Amino acid sequence: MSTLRDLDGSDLVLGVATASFQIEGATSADGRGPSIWDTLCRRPGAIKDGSDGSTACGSYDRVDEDLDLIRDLGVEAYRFSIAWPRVQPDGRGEANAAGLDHYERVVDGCLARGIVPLPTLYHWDLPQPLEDDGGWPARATAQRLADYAGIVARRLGDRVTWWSTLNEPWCSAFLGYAAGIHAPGRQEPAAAFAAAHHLLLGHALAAEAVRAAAPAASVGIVLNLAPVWPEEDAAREAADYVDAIQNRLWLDALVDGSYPAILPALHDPALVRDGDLAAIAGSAAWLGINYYTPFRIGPAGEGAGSERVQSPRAYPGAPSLRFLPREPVTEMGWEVDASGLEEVLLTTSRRAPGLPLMVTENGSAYADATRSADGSAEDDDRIAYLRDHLAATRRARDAGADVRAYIAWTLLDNFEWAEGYTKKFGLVEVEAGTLRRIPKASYRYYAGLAGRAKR
Ligand code: IFM
Repeated sequence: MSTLRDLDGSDLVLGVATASFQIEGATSADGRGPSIWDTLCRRPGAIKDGSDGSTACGSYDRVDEDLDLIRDLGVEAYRFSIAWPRVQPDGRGEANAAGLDHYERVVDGCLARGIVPLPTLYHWDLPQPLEDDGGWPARATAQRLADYAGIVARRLGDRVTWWSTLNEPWCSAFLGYAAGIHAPGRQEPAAAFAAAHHLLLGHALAAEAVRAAAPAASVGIVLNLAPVWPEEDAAREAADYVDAIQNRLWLDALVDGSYPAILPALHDPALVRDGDLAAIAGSAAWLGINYYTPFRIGPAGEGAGSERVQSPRAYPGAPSLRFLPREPVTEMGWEVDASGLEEVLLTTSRRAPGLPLMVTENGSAYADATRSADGSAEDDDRIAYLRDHLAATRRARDAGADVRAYIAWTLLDNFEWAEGYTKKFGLVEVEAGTLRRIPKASYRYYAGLAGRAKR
């Protein structure tokens, strides 16, 4: 067994990430309760290919097989998420022992293979009963997250050091409650701002609960940050507004305990109560950054605006705008530009001095049409994307950003939310029907890098 590397920053630790709903399947096994994503999947038209997460990659029953793939990849960290509805099927109350047992298997399986486990407590699968009680726009949900976090940390806190509370709360709040593209599929701008605040409050309370159970824990939060570039002067105001919702809302609250002045909904004392921002400020011991693409913003107009990059509805209150990605783009329609990652790492390290950073997700969706003689995918585009973004990460480190890890998204082709199974981000293909794992050329490429990083 190899020894576990500490993420102390002496070198960049490489890893790979997944998320519970995207890979596990087994959505009614061992007492798991329904989540908001199970519900959204049943709504006609919500998921591009009409699919759902009931099978996904079948990872719930393939823990050892998947962990062996990670060990053979040679990376040192595995970022996965814990499904709240497995641990608390109703989102509150007693723990479901079988749910906790599952994640104990994942953590112990990592440790036995010399892999650092990086659990995320919430990657979008809110127990449906909590949504029935109002979801994230309801303040009580923040305390529910903390209760759940405490349960998990009491079970796993003796073996896990690096925790993250939330994955991409911007998506939960603004795709879930404003654009309505993600679960729970509501289009209520005021609710989206309330959700954003309660997610941050929930993060702060959950971090406290984890530290109470596991004093040595380092608890962070994972944000999807993006540089926002106006394409012309007429788009400056819109770009500033997008930047406020995408980036500053989260960073200002976490670093200074404030919200951007241009978001009036977050200055309502009925929502943001005395003491809330003081609890949120300084509550993250590290920041995870998920980066895929920069946002180029143009003023509203005819033509090229790409709803595929991001829906303008996810920025309620913004002046009219269009997203204008330049070629090359991935299958998601997301512009490929590694300089955006370098920029985000450098600006965040200046904005949050003293907070270690991790690139907690970075990757690309491609169709993987080219096959080698043995039938495996020859995914040169994904290899180039990985190579360029890893180089950008190293440049940011060399320029002084305290970046501890680079975690590729993702191990397996999986359930890509509203896109169903139509978009493939994996280093490993999952054969439809058999669920056989077939490593792609990018897996072998990344294994080569991981091997060199460890030497
Ligand atoms: O698949 C998602 C992941 O769940 C969160 N970050 C972005 C990825 C690609 O869309």
